[in-house]
Amino acid sequence: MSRESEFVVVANRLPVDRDRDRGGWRRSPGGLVSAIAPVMRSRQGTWVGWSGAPDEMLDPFVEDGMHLCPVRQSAEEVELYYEGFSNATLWPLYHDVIAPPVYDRAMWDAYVRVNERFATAAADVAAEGAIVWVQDYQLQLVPAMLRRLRPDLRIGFFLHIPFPPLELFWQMPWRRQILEGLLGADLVGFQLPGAAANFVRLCKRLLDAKSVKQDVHWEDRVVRARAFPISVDVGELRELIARPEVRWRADEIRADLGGGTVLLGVDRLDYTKGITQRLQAFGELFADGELKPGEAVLAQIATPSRERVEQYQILREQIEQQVGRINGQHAELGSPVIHYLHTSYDREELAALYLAADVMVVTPLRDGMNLVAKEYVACREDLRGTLVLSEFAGAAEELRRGAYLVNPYDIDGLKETLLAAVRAEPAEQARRMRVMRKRVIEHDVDRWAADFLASLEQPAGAPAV
Ligand code: GDG
Repeated sequence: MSRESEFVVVANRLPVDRDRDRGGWRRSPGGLVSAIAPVMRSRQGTWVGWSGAPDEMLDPFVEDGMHLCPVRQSAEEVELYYEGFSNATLWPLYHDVIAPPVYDRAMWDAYVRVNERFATAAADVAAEGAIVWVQDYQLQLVPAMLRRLRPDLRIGFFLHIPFPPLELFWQMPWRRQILEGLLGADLVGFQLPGAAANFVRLCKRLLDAKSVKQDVHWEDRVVRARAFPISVDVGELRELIARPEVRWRADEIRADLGGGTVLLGVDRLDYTKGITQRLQAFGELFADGELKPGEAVLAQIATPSRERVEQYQILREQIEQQVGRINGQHAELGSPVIHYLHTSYDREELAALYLAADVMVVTPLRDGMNLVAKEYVACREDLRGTLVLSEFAGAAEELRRGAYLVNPYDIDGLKETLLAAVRAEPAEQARRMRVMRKRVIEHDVDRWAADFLASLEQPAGAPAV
């Protein structure tokens, strides 16, 4: 593949997974891929990313109408760049230092090296004047590296996770390099306006850059910082919940859970998701006698994630002990109060779980957006169910009028809010759900991708959107 693509996406992972049953590849689930796939097809796009297998050398290939350009990562790079700098340094630093970030020079060196490789691969496949869209925190140096190689390109960057305030970002030993890396883009997209403001403030303070509103003037260019809140694939979810087998499965799940009020948590097993706070509050409601076994049950799906990173191993043990303790104290024979499942499910099962849940519990301590909250809302065409949502999830900005907002650090507040959500009357549920559905349906993931690309394609110097 050489210099032929008018549209290039650069992301740590390719949008495909190995199909273990049938061999070959299949498209990865998730809104990002389904939003970008049609653009890829209509514009002869290429996706640059890693296959997911260390040390694997693959030639470019086509899958599902998308040109894919694999970028190699050695086992050592996976450890230092991906598990290390991306997930043990940037991830905790950008999520309010909930866990202490690791600052390690070998990890940083690997981050630079792998970013360089992604930039080179993108430079090789992009046509003259192409649009290149770089995704997420693993690749923050790519915009500037790519601009150095190919000044003709129009480069966009989107950060899926929060961007921290100056006071936290200042810790980063390589803070200047990261900011300069991002400033290689023409458009830097964030989930929330507050994150864009943090970025602009940092550019001014750290780099002495000039800015006008959210436009940063940098090396004779204008770099725009804007918010584009990501969303979900409403069409896909609508199709899933219309399937009879998904509806039967939802009924079956409700029956299996004993017929009481069903609370549901669905999260990657991650310390940012506030799972321990949620479990504590829920357990205390039984200790206080506010809930009785059989009357309410929490199904907590914790999808395995980053299992080789130490903080994640510690968290898993902590949660499993906590679930054991709460069930040990409050369950009755045949009626556990928490069903904890450390596994991942297919999209059908997930949709059935959303339909089965009376209360969706989303309590992150910090989250860029949180798609689970929006998926739940998108699935509840029946206008039933309530959403308990952390104020620290990006989604709270859009869903605040319909959700039961909560500060997950405040365990008493969390308990009160859980009870209010459990006890909400159907009319109140419908009123709140209607407001949230309007927002999610009108701002789905297709609109997110279209808005970002329209803004990126605006000529430089055009009035800001
Ligand atoms: C990052 C940011 C931002 C979960 N379990 C299963 C499964 N999932 C799916 C959910 C949802 C996705 O994974 C998780 O998305 P979230 O947004 O909730 O969280 P992160 O993974 O942390 O995502 C986040 C997002 O990027 C997008 O910009 O919103 O703030 O942290 O779609 O449904 N999917 C399947 N089986 C599971 O068991 N198939």
